[in-house]
Amino acid sequence: MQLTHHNPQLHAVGQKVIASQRIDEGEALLLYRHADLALLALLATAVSERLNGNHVLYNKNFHIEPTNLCRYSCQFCSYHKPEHDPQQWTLTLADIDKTARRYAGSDVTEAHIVGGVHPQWGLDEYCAIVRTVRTALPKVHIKAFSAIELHYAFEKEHCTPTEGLQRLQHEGLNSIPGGGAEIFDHEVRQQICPDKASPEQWLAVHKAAHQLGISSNATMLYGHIERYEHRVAHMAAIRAMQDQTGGFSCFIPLKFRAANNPMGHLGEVPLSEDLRNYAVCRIFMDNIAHLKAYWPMLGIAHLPLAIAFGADDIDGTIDDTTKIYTMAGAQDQTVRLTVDALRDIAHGAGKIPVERDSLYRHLTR
Ligand code: V47
Ligand code: SF4
Repeated sequence: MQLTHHNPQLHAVGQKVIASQRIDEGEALLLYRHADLALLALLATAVSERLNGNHVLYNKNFHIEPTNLCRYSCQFCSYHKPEHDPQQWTLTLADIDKTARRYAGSDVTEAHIVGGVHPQWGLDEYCAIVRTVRTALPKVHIKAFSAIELHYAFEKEHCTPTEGLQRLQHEGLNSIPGGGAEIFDHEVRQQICPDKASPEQWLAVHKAAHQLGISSNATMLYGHIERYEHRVAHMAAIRAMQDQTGGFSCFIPLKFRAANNPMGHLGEVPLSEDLRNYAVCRIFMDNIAHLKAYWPMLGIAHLPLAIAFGADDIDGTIDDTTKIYTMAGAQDQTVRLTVDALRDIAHGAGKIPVERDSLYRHLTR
């Protein structure tokens, strides 16, 4: 592909991307600050097509959110509620068993389990949740617990991440989701989520997981008080770890949603900023094969644009089983999409929809 751009610095970065060369942190900043959306779409599409051809991937999944009690108080979070609040819930193992069994015999391939950090729970409770779902659904892939939930449980148990993860793996855990990374910069973190696991602890949990053959995802919460430098440093830390372990399956930018949380006065960034961000993430994270546009957060209507800016993974059917984003003000009334609707979105974006499993293998039924 031939590229010409009137700005010589952008021209040089663009040439590198087209030639499949890695860009550095300064070059990512240049793209964030100065690239127009047309250039970003072109470069992100080139990377996306190199890694994923013309495919857009989806899966058939459901969520279990065991509790929204949380011992932390992240300022951006609309989800956690104190005990006795009418919106607070904690599921029993019987509730979890009942939810999981609704999917027995269905073609759902993944249970995604994540929630608040229950102050009274430790490793035994997390093991019991995995065991319950594994017993109800012997063949389903269990992607469970953010590094924040896990770190708290491992500290309580006085065990290393490796020891704790081995126990969970023994119960049937297959992978871990990407939550809790937020923005790694310590000063930003001090203001938005001062008391939970640090970036080093988040990375240590994921590294231990990768060494045990447990794959994981990585997220980045953007569009609040962070600057572009913070986003780039965050991605650089994840990219460096991926160079060592290769264990991250996908990268998930999460847009800050403003309703019902103490940071709501910041408002939300416009769609153009979401697209800029998807593109720079796709271009910079050259060693993570997949970029997820998480539709309960982004909004279904914006998925085709996210695909045009580098996203290849549109997550799953979800089946009305997540509350994190509806409580934070995401407009979509539904948190369920049919397979036909997901496939139509991919077709509408000019792509070939492919069902994937949780390890990103293509499924043909
Ligand atoms: O870590 C909380 C985010 C995350 C808000 O791995 C918010 O496949 C925006 O990590 N506005 C949890 N974001 C969810 C998560 C996730 C979601 C989907 C797929 C996967 C995966 C992981 O939700 C938290 C935080 O970054 N979050 N509150 C808010 N007001
Ligand atoms: Fe708790 Fe997670 Fe909400 Fe932070 S984002 S308060 S850790 S539920």
